[in-house]
Amino acid sequence: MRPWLALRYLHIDFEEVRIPLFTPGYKEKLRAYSSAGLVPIYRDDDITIWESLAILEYLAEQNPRLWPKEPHHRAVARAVSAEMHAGFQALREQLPLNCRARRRRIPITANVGKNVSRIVEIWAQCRNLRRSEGPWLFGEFCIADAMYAPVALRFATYGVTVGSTAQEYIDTVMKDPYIARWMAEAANEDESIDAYEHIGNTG
Ligand SMILES: N[C@@H](CCC(=O)N[C@@H](CS)C(=O)NCC(=O)O)C(=O)O
Repeated sequence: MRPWLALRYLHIDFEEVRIPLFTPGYKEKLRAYSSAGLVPIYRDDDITIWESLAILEYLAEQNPRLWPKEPHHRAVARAVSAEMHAGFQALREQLPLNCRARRRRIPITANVGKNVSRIVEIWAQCRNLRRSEGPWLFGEFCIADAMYAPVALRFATYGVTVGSTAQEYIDTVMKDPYIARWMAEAANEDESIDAYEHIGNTG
């Protein structure tokens, strides 16, 4: 989703190859594109890039507006993007992305609680820098938003309660037309991942 969103924001045409995860033979199909065997994978002519943040950096080299203009804001945006890329393990494990699902409820363990508090703190810190210039983390959409949009979706799926600044950001993500398009495309898919589908599903 992260590179997909950035590509949409850049209005770059691309062909999407859909490989449903955890279905028979999916690893081999992924490995045919990249030996890492994980998504996302981006191909540009004969260049293949894996790892979402590396793909986003590659796009930013040709489209500098994917990072904030001011060097100081760029540095903060890079720091919070790296923090997302490398961390928040409890959140990843216990609140998997399930963007079709709503009203899922899970116990907020101590580690998930710490992750949520840190994310809310990051969002407030970023929003305070350029609040008047737009609703995204640094005013206009940037890579930090590509990194945190799926987190906002997780909060929406599992009904994570947050304060008004964080809720505003979740609302920005939920109202975004490209994210709406991603979710509409997801709604048309037949597959679901059993192990994730059961999480927080109280029927
Ligand atoms: N750090 C990597 C994580 C890649 C990753 O874990 N991708 C997951 C989906 S979000 C995947 O391909 N899972 C399939 C599998 O585990 O076999 C990135 O950000 O690109």
